[in-house]
Amino acid sequence: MAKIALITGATAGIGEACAHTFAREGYNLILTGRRMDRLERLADKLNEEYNVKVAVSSFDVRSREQVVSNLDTLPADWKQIDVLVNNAGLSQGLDPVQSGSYEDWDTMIDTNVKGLLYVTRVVSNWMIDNGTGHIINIGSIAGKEVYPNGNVYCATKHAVDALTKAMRIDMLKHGIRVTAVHPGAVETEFSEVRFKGDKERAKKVYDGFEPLVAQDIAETVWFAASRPAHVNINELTVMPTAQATATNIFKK
Ligand code: NDP
Ligand code: 8X3
Repeated sequence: MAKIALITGATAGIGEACAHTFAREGYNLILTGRRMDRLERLADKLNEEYNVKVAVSSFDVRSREQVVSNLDTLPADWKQIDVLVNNAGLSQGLDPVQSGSYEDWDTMIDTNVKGLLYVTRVVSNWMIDNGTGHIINIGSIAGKEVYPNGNVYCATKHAVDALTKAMRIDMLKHGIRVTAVHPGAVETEFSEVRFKGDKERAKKVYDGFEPLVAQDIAETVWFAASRPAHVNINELTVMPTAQATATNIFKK
């Protein structure tokens, strides 16, 4: 029987690349995100290209009710999830604490921390019932370091780092693996979202050096997921060659 991966935030960037990679490896997929049109297009494409089964579920991870009700409605055989990729996340704004936007803070905390917890709460119980599973959290270099004006985004990714370590302890007796992948700069829709649609400002983030692409992270996630069952990759930090730290990027 084909294995199943549930990937959150599959409508763009790293999540979409993970969907392609797991489909390529023969996994059936549950893909989530808010933009149903994108989910449906991707599902058709993956089904056609790799002949895998793809279920889509559109919900906002910030809403506990939406998370629980949408996941609950999945048929029982789709609840045999082998890999959960907790990828949905975002940054909003880049301002010092004293002038930060309350709304941006709520959005980041509710998405990156609470949303990840809500999905994990549901899926980890299925994994426990099935006696197997692997949770892969997408953290960030922002969860390892703090950079100017990154305050709340960095705090949410530090929380993902802490939660990954905590989940590893909680899941230990259930034999469920827990991994964090921490990317440096990846050119996706991330900066466009951070700067609220300002494409020019977003593009400048990646000017003058070669950033990672989403597929680089998808291959790293796949590496962790494809280790033998007795091997757990605790965490991997993956940076562009031109980036040494969150703020130290060599630009030509
Ligand atoms: P993108 O903006 O390209 O993709 C983000 C994904 O998250 C989209 O599919 C989006 O779907 C989903 N998402 C955002 N908010 C919600 C929500 N409230 N409910 C459900 N889904 C949501 O960014 P990336 O691919 O770059 O980001 C993926 C992850 O990687 C994030 O956790 C990010 O923090 C992390 N990361 C990114 C880095 C980068 O440089 N790009 C570096 C380090 C970490 P939709 O809008 O359809 O809901
Ligand atoms: C995304 C990368 O450096 O903008 O997590 O925080 S960074």
